[in-house]
Amino acid sequence: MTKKRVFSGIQPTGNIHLGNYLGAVKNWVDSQDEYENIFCVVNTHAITIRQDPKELKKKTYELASMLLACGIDIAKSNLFIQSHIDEHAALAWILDCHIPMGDMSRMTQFKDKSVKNPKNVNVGLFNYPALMAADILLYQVDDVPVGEDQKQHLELARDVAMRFNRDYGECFKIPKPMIPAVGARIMGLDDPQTKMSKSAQGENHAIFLLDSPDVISRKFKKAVTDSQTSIVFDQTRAGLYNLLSIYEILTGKTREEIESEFEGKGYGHLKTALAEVVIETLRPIQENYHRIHKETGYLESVLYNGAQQVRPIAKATYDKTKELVGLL
Ligand code: ATP
Ligand code: LTN
Repeated sequence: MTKKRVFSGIQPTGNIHLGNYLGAVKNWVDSQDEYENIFCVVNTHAITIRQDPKELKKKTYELASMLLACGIDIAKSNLFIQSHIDEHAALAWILDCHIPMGDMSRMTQFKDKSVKNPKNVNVGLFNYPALMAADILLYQVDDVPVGEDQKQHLELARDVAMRFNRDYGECFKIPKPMIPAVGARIMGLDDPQTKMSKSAQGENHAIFLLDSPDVISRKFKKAVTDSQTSIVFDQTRAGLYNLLSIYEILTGKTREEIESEFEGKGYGHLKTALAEVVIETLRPIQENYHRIHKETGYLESVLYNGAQQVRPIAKATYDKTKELVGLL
């Protein structure tokens, strides 16, 4: 039986955090055996926000090293850099011409990001979901493992693919979002009402995968909770619920086991236990990262081969699209 194919991407903007790991990357790693996997560092998306060119290049390779360090195994998965395959941007243009302004205008990420970057509200930021749709549709994938925040973009990708297939004939496979039951929306430690994000400012907002044990302990100690005392999974207590969810994913314990473990104990106890689990999860990842990142030649060859392997799939879909619209 042939395996189903997944595609997912992550932007090389800022540093990768626990939300990215639990909402996306951990799931990519855990399901590698089950799927045919294509993963991508989406650097072309990153320039929708102004980047320092040297820094962008550096961050792109750092992120690729980090994905390998987290357990992306090139014997099972394909890893490449978005800008190495020109068909992404080229297909995005064709899709742009098939997405109604009204649909694109509803995207909440655009609204959020334009508020955060009022001086650079550019057309690329608005069109961002068309490029994301192109990323996915080029590879004829079944599933797209992402965090909750990407659900709306996935819907748009499905809609444009269905519209295109209907109007021109079968061209794209219709992808499905694959969103984890727990961890799909990890919240900021300093503000449990907003999702943990690379671009947020607060010092104690996010746990980054390269944070030292001391920094991790300090950030959890300062994490916002509430004035109640019981430690239970209660969604209305956002700060506590967020901490417990992280603990649940990383320990693999059931909610009942966790609630009884902390029965009669205070938040300090939970925060210490949680910091411990996160430190131990990140320790091997950090060791792998420092080893892999030193081997520049190796990393470059992984990414070059990654692009070589998937380029024919992208090219075949793009050529078919061009032919269907009368461009070839
Ligand atoms: P920014 O905050 O700067 O927009 P980001 O961290 O949200 O960056 P990406 O790098 O594009 O954005 O996200 C990569 C993956 O991580 C996506 O699948 C996204 O859904 C997921 N993700 C991002 N933030 C979270 C979060 N707080 N909880 C769970 N998943 C998340
Ligand atoms: N838009 C996503 C990153 C992204 C992506 C993709 C995810 C770009 N292309 C294709 C899945 C599939 C984000 O901002 N998190």
